[in-house]
Amino acid sequence: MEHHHFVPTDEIRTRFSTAMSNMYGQEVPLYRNLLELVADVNAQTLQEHPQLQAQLKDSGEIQRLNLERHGAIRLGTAAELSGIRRVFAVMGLQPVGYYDLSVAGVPVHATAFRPVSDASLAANPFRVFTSLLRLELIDDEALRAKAAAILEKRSIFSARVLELVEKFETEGGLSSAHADEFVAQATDIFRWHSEATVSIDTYNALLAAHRLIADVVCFKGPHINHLTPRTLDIDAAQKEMLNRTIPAKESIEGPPTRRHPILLRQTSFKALEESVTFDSGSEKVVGAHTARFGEIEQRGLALTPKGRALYDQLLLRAREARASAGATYAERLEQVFTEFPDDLGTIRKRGLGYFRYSLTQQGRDATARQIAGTDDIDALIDAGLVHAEPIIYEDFLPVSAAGIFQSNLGDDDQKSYQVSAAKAAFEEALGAKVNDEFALYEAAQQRSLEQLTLQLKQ
Ligand code: OOG
Ligand code: NI
Repeated sequence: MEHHHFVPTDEIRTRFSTAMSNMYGQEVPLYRNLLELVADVNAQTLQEHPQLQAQLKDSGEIQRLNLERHGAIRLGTAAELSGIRRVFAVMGLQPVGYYDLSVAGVPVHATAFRPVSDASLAANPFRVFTSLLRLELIDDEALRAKAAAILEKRSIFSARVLELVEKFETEGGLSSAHADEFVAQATDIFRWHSEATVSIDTYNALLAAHRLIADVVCFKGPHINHLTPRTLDIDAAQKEMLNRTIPAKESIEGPPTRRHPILLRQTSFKALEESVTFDSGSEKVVGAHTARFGEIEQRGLALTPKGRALYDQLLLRAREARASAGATYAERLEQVFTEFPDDLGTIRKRGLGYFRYSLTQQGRDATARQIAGTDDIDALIDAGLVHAEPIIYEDFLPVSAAGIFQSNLGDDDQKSYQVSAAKAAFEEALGAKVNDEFALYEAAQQRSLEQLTLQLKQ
């Protein structure tokens, strides 16, 4: 076997995310404006913060600053989900985390397909938030059966893409030409189809059950519903959307503005109304569908379970207080989050976040004798010999995701479901267990500590 001819999965992922970006920019021209806006905001931010610029240059981040960080798709059946898992594995994406969105009135559960190793995340962190529709949440039995029957009939994978996936699985990789062919075929799965597969009546019935159900069931495939570039200053990006009359969602999801960003903050422009042709036998009926949008994200420190519990508790408090007090949600959030420390030393010492430890220049220069005296990390940091770098959060937030879904479904569509999370059922549909995100961060931190210990002994 000629392994040396295989394209690294990281490279296949980069070809894929580039192809997706090009396709989506053509399908949704406003998305190109969003990319431009983010590039402008990032350039401005770098100009104002030379230190940040130096840091991003150092880490090599600067070259891929304006590349997309994630996309999102919505699937209809277990077979689609397990098939997508195999397609994404070809580009080095693994399922991480379980998100139950039903608690927030969205009838799906989800995982994030993303790179898991430090090297792959550094090469290209592109990931796909992947939801699976929970048809059991449709109350009307006849409608539920109809939706299931429609989904059963569609096949979202071409014969060729499945052949290439199999080739990858049996041979352990793809040649460059096969990788290109695979990327073209895989991108095609997520293409927009302006012709619905159902009549307008069926569409309307599903829409009434939940807008999201219509979005998943009535089309030939799981169209990509948004892509998301990364900004260095999401508050500036939000303002700039309004300046440029891009229809921004009302508020930024996630934590408030901080000196040291934590987790994930997101905003988006609202989904566009697009013309759709419905299949009503002999005549064609033209209608509209609203699903596709553009999003912006800013990522910060990954939190430990303890830090995450504090975050969840504070967020809940800010949201509960929403209706009562006179303050705006943003003000409440800001106020409540004063309880979350905003200096890295305190965050680290209280065990709220994950860090990657390494020797500083001074630490590398010091003789073994000088530093051998202690293996106390805090003391080594205080002495300037060791640096603790925040590990970036690579996952999603269920409450934020629900907010993103919601603002793109229309305000009139708040539903609530009396159901619980169904992780086991999701994993059965997926055909695999999802990785535990905390375990991944913990392992990354641990690896850096082990390497540090080795270096300290030298
Ligand atoms: C996915 C929404 C979740 C995010 O960034 O939190 C998401 C969807 O609308 O399908 O992408
Ligand atoms: Ni998103």
